[in-house]
Parts: sequence; C-alpha cells; structure tokens
Amino acid sequence: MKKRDVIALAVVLIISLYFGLNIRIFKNTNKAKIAELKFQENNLKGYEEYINETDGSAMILIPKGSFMMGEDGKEIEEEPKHEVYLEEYYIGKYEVTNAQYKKFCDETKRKYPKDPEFKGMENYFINYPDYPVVMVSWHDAVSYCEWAGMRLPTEAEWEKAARGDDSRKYPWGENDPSDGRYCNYSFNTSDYDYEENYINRADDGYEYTSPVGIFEWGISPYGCYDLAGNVWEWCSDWFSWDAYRREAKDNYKENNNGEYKVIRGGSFYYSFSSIRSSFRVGADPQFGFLHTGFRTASDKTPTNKKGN
Ligand SMILES: [Ca+2]
Ligand SMILES: [Ca+2]
Repeated sequence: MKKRDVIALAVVLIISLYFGLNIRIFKNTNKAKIAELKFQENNLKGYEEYINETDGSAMILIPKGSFMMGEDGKEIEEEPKHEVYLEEYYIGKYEVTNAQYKKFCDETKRKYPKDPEFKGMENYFINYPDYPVVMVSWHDAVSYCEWAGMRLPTEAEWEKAARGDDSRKYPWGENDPSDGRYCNYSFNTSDYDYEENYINRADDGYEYTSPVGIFEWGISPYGCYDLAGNVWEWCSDWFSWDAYRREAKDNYKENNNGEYKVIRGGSFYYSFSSIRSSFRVGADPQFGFLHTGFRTASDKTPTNKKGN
C-alpha cells in the first residue's frame, strides 16, 4: 500500500471513529428518561391507577379506542366533530401542584415561578402546596415533564380524558356547572367578568385557584379531576383554528408548527363557556400565566404493566 493510501485510510478511520463516537454520545444524551409507573389500584370508575414516584403523580391508564373529538355548531375551531383513535396512554389524575413543581425546581436548581399576586394568597408557590402551579410557560411544563419521565398530553389525549367515548359536554356529563359543585370556574373573580357570569353565578367557593382534586362531582369518565376549570392546561400541540378541518380528512395528526400552543379546560378566571371539554384555544408558549398550569401524560410502555 502506498504511503498516500495509508494516510487516506487513516483519515477515513479517524473520521469514522469520530462520527461513530459522536453518534453514540448523541444517542446516549438524547435517551429520554421514561418513568416507571407502579400500579396502585382500580379507581372509582374502574380504571387502573399508577404512581410516578419521581414526582408523586397519580396516573390513570386510559384504554385504547376511538372517541369523537370536536363539536359541531359551537366555535369554528371545534369543527368538525370527527373520530379519533388513540392507543393506551396514561394521564395525570390531577393538575401538577406547587409542591410537585417545587421539588422539580429544587432538584434541578431552577428558579421558582413568579408570584401570581392573588389577593389574600401571599407567596402562592410556597404557601399553597396542594394548589396547581401557575405562571409556568409551555417550555417550563415540558422541562418538568422530562424531569418526571413524562410528557405533556396531546390535545386529543386531553380531550378523550375529559369526554370519554360518549361525547359528553363536560367531564361529568351535560349539566352546566351553575351550582358550584362540579368545578372551579369564574363568576366571582373580582377583575374578570363576562356578562353571562352574572347570570350563571354559582358559589364554588374559590375566587382564584382551588386545591387540586376537591371537586368530586366533576370527575371525568376515567376519574380525572379538574379537567374543567381550576387552571387551563398546556398540551403538546401547536394551536391552529382549522386543525380539525385538516385532520378530519386523515385521522388525527399532531400539528408541528404554529405560534401558540394549545391550552384546554378553562380556569377559575373564565366563564363556564370555556370549560366545555371541546373548547380549544392557544397561548404563547414563552410566557407563564396566572390561570394556566398543566398535567402530565405518558405512553403505555412495557415496563409499566400492571403489577410491575
Ligand atoms: Ca371560582
Ligand atoms: Ca384544569
């Protein structure tokens, strides 16, 4: 072999080694941690509940199958009502709390969220551990999920968890929440009132957020709490008003571009029209809002089988 060929071969080997090494490193650093969920019990609705020990979240296993997503004759963004099939997945029983998010911040040396300045609720993030975290951006929510070995729910997963397979209007059924039993929504926030709120006054007892998981009447067909109201919840999808019109033609596909991320479920800050389970809106993923938090989700994985 000529000296020139030896050098060329050496260069090829070095380049191969370099890229080979990089590929290995790339794969290792990008291997997302997936939480191992431990089976706890079957819940009141008969669905399997698991625990994620990293953040203490209770997770409900939603069975595979089809449901009807969207609604006709309401807002244009919800049309058309169309069938979507989803494999099994887990979704949080509750919204992520201040205490859970604090553990994430402490372990990852992340800054605490800004104070939402709820009147009479000083130092909300520290003093109200069982309340939903707010003032977290979509990016913050994604970072939390990665730390917990989870991900945000897709918009479809969120809506199926709220509506079940019978196209109900709210997680609990068809009744508008006029008597305050079902969820924490707005009529008594001092600084935000639609006219309809005056007509639909109901005493849910909370001017701002409420502790997660206290509205027993409002649980979803699978046993999730606060899918209607309390705080809006970040989903993984980009928001576009005509997403369903495009997606209905070819089953459901997650959008991969846009300006805003989907938030769902309404909040203490909005009237009952926005807590309808098919109501959808988008928000800027860079910012935290005083009315928006999130819950986690995960694929069904082999390590998360019942009894593991
Ligand atoms: Ca309220
Ligand atoms: Ca909520």
